Amino acid sequence: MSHPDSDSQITAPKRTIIIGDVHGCFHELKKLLEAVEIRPSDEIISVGDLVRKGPDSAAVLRWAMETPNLRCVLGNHDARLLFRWLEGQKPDRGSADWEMHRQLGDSYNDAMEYIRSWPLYIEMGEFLVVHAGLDPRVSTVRLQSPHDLMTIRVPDGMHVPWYEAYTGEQVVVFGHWARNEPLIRPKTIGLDTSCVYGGHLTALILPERRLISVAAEKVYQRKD
Ligand SMILES: [Mn+2]
Repeated sequence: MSHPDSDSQITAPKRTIIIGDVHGCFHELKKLLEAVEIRPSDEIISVGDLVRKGPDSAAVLRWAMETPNLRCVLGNHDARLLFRWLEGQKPDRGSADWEMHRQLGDSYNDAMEYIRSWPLYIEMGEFLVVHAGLDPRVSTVRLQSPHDLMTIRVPDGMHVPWYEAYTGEQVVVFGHWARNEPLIRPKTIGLDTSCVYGGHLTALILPERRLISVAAEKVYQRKD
């Protein structure tokens, strides 16, 4: 005899929720987690750039450290914060980084150690999560440069965005390149929908490949 609840637990596939660039938008992050009806059994993956630019990077980092089912890839902004800390530099007084440093207080070192543990990419079978993208001329993700993984848009010597030339097997899920709508192509899914610029915060739900977005409450930063 089986209880209906235990049946549904057996048959429901384990979900993975991949979240676009948060950039300190803690309010929108909470709204997005509500919108996807987050469950303890879900795995959450961040495409990186959890911090900087936005209003509440300290709260986002605290949430991240308290969320055991979360994995993050390293974004260029996370890395910049990490490298400054590794070099023993304090954030510039009065800057948003300085405010985050002040709010985190004694847990700032723990937060930086935590960011230090983030990988440059996460592979999940047919999906590959990176912050910015890949050089399409480099055969495997292991041979990509960290700089490209965190910052690439149009590769040096090419005239098209990396994803237009990408012909790899895996579906690459990425952030970094802020746009109005998610980028949906057969082998690439871009999730940075400009939340910190007053756009949306977007999640990709696997295995159903459904996208959910929540609107930003306001423009936190002007796009350059
Ligand atoms: Mn970025």
